[in-house]
Amino acid sequence: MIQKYTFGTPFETEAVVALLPAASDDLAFGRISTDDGFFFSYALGPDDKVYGLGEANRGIDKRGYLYVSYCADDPIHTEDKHSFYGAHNFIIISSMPDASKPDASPNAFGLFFDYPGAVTFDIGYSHRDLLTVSCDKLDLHLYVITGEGPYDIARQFRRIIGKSYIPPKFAFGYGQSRWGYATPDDFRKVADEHRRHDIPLDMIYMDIEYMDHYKDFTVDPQNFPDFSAFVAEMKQRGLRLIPIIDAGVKAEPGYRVYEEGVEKGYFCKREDGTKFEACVWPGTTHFPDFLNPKARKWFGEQYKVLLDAGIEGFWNDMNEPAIFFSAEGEAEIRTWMEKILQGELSFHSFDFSDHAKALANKPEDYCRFYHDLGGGRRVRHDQVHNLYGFNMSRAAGEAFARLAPGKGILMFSRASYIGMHRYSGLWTGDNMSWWSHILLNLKMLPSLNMCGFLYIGADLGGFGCDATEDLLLRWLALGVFTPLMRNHSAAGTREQEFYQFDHPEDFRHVIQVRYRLIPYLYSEYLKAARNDDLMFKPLAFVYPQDRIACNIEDQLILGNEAMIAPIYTQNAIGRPVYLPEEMMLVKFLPDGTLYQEILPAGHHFVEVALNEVPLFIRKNKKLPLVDAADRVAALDMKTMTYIGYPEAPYELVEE
Ligand code: MIG
Repeated sequence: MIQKYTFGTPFETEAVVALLPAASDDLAFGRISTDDGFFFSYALGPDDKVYGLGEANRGIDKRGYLYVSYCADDPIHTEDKHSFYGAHNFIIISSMPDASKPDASPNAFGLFFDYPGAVTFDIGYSHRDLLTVSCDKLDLHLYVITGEGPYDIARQFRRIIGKSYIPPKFAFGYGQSRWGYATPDDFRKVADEHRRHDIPLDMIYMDIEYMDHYKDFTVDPQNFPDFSAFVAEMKQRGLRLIPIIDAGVKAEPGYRVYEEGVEKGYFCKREDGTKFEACVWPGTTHFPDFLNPKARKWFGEQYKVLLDAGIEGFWNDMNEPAIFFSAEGEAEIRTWMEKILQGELSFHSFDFSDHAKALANKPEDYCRFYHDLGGGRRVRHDQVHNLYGFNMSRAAGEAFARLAPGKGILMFSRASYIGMHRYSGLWTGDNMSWWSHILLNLKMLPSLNMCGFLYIGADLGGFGCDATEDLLLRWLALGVFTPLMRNHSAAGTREQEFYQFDHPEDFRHVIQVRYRLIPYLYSEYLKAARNDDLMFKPLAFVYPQDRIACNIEDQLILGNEAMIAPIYTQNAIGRPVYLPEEMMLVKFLPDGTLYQEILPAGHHFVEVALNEVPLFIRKNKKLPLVDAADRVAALDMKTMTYIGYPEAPYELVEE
């Protein structure tokens, strides 16, 4: 059951699409105080677990930390961080199973705080047994969901937020990316090397260097004098180019998108009506007002030039929005510098770098521009900050439905709010080539699924820092199961395309495993999307009566048939795995054969070599496997066999 409580006059975020009547009952859980903004509190039982929050730091069980939903362009995802790129305000509070009542479902309820500004979730951080959720204004919808345990609650929530985005099938192939590819030959080299090493590949990503001076919806005229021809050349080779689109539009007279946006008044303005200026990659930029329906429609139309050139996928970046500095910030730092130069202020280097760093993504800047909602209504950006990336991707998604009806277009975004899942996938932004980020990648998967996001993935191998061959191999052994499987890295880091390492054949093997699994992964994806279900589940959702399973944070249920337990520590020969029931261990061996062994329920240590991919098949289940191919379109369903328990049924869903 879902109860909707409304406080004040909420901004309608359109996260929820179901029409729900106002709650008739008093709040059954927790206490609300409205003296100073909105403040919810709930006393956690000693064993209660808290799930949700989508793209957030720390565990699958969010208990024990403070999270702030406020889309943040912060590339350093250390354990102390409170905000990442997404803002997903859905949580589930669930008790541990009661050993004396083995058949009862755990007590659980879900909460969705539909508020587009900053929301603070103190989940047993200030006080171990206290959950509080607060925001500045008393204008929000609160949805309270009760049901039979956390899994049921997640699915009920999914039913009110609308169906998840379904990407075209090629988007389940492997994609190679790196910030720095600029010329046609850079892209050709990626294609050639994958071919030379016989490594499957479906997509090559185009980062900002493909543009003409970082101007959205342009291409560098020197490098791409005939862009359509280059797109066609790649397509001929079975490859799709996937360009990046940044949120900020370069302010440059004569640039069509800029001129049109100015003329129509579609950029965000300051309080005094002048256009807000920020410096991002192109230099001075304006931010399209994605919250204004007309501006949204106009921005969406801009994707047409690239669609017309044959492009079939996009990634939307910098849409928190990321700001290097604003005109105001620049003025402030100039004044400060002048004071130093004139001897009015002294500084030491530490202080100086702090000042310079604080210019980027300054909270004050988000208070310096407004969104025009039509009818003379406007809202200051900080109050609706978490809707910006959502509505950029919505602009594109709505345009694709008009411009390319029925044609699947791949899209994922960096910033997001619940609701965006209907239009787009997401990637989890700038991680690092750190072992701990393999585990963080895993933990976000079920949490994101609870919030509707199914087409998801991390930068495999890590974006920042230097990847090593073993890290990339272990990370890929998780990435083979994530819908978005992309190797991406930052300019200046060690090159991490497979052919840069000593053993391209190991990478070939792992990527071939991915392609062998695509019919299964796509089938499970479609089932999850159509049935408002999760593709990745915590063990607690499937084995709610098993206290140990409920505590597992480094294994996931994949689809309905499988369990994954990737290795995320360096130099490990394997790892401990807990089986809540008997399962079949499958190892995809580098010679293309399979190791299969039935293991009883309980604790095991499973050895896995660097070039093997482990997978567990649940008791009395099986899943399909095909022969690998060099691209998704070449997979041959006639080669399909099954692995697992042979007598089990499996329902294959294909588009
Ligand atoms: O300021 O386009 O997260 O994937 O490579 C950095 C360059 C901007 C951030 C994205 C990253 C991308 C990078 N972008």
